[in-house]
Amino acid sequence: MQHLKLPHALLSYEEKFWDTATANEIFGVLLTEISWEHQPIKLFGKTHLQPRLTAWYGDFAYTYSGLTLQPKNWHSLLLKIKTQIEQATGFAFNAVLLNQYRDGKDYMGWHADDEHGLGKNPVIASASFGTTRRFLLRKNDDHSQKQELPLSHGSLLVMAGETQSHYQHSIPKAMKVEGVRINLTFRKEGKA
Ligand SMILES: O=C(O)CCC(=O)C(=O)O
Repeated sequence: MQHLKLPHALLSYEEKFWDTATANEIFGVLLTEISWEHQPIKLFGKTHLQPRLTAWYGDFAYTYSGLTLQPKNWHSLLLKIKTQIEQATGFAFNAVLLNQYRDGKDYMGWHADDEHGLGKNPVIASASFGTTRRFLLRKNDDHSQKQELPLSHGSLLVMAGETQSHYQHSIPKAMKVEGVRINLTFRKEGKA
């Protein structure tokens, strides 16, 4: 477990939370058994399709950027992963957002996981499978410096403390990357 110490942020990263064989198996099931959707998103008054596929599982509807995702019933593999992460970290979660980056053209823009329902200082556990992509982190009030972490197959990143109120994160485009990446961010909706 590697700890990243940044002012007002608490991040820990485990590169091989799942060994390669287990990660391969999880990746295959997620790719084929998750109900992936291509959702629209409104940007500057215009509606576009998101540059990735998504799925939302859990006990609550999820609203962000004017979009509400109705929760799907938990898939048994997602529950298993959730339990493994809860046992390893000591934190509890009740929902997961899945993002599928079909290739390097898919990306996630700068944002924080600071939706109202998550409460103050939410803990986010982020599991990655498939192709490694760059995860970038920057302070809200200083965009000149970026921290970079390659999130690899079978890895687990936990963002805690005040990370979401002081920092934004993104997955930039990587035009030469052809492989698929699946990311799961486990969250705890505060209304539970
Ligand atoms: O794909 C990732 O690693 C980041 C996902 C993310 O930023 C999110 O779900 O809010």
